[in-house]
Amino acid sequence: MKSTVPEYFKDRIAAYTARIDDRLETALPSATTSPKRLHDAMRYAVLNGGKRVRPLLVYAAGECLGVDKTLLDAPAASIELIHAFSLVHDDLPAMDDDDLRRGKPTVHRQYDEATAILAADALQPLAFSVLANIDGAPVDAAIRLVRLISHACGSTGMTGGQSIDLAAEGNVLSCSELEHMYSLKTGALIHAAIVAPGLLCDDLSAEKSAALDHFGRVIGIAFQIKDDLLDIEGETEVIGKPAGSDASLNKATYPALFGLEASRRRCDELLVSALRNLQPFGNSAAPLEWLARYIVERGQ
Ligand code: GRG
Repeated sequence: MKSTVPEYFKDRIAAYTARIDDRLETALPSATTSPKRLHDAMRYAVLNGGKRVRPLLVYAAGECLGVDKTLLDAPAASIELIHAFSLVHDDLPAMDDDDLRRGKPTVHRQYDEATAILAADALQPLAFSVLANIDGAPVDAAIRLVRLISHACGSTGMTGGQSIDLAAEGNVLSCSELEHMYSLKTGALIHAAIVAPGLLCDDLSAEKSAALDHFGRVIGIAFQIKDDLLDIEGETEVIGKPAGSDASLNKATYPALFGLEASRRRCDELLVSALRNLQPFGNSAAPLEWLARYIVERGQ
C-alpha cells in the first residue's frame, strides 16, 4: 500500500524529533548529578537514538485536534520515558536477554544489571513528574493524563502484556489471544499516545474521540506485527537489535503462528481500518495518516 499523503509531515518530523529530544534532555538529570553512574545510564537509555514514534503520534494526534504543541510536550516526553524504561527491562537477562538495542549495547551490557534495573526504576517516576509539571493545562487534565498513562503501562496494560508474552513462549495462541497480548504489550502505550491530546481538549465530540480510540487500538497491534516481521526480514545493522531473536526465544509471534504472508495481510487490514477512522478529521489527519503508513511500511 503506497502513501498518498503529502510529504509535508515527513519534513516536520525532524523539528518534532528535535523538540522531544530537547524536552527529554531537560527532564533528565545531568550526567554530573550524583549518583553519576545512575544518571548516565538513564540518559543512555533515553537519548541513545530511537525513532520517537510515540511522541510523534502525540504531536500528530494533537494536530488533528488543534491542540497547542506546548501542551503536548509533557505527555509526549512522559510516554517516551516509559517506553525507554520498558526497553531497558525487556532487554534484561530475566526477560529477552538482549545485547543490542538501537545499534548499541543494551543498558545492562553498557553498565551492569543492577544499574540497568535502577535506571529503569528511576525513569518511571520521572515520567509521572513530567506529567505533574505540565505547563498551562488545568489540574484535572493533568490528572486525566496520569490516569491514562498509568493504566497504559500497568498490569492491565504494557506490564500485563509482557507477562502474557513471557508465559506464551513456546505455546500456540489463537489469533485473538495473540492480538490481545499485542494490544497490551505494545498497543497500550501507542494507544495512550494517540488519545492523550484529546484529554487536553474541552470540546472533543464523541465521534472524534471514538475514531481516535479505534485508530489507536488497531495501529498499536499493526506496530507489533510489523516489529515481528522486521525481526525475521530485517538485518541486525538496520533494525539495531539482533535479527531472529524472537525465533531463538521461541516467542509466540504472528509470523511464527500464522506465517509471513498472513502477517503482511493482517498489517494491511489493520492499516485500512485505522485510516478509515481518520475521516472525521479531514486534512488535519494527514500527519497521523503518514505515521500509520510509516508504521506498517518502515524498514526499522
Ligand atoms: C515500563 C511499567 C513498565 C513495565 C515494563 C518490560 C515491560 C514491562 C514491557 C515490555 C514491552 C515491550 C518492550 C514491548 C515491545 C514494544 C516494541 C515493539 C518496542 C520497540 O519500539 P520502537 O521500534 O523502538 O518504537 P525505538 O528504539 O525506535 O524507540
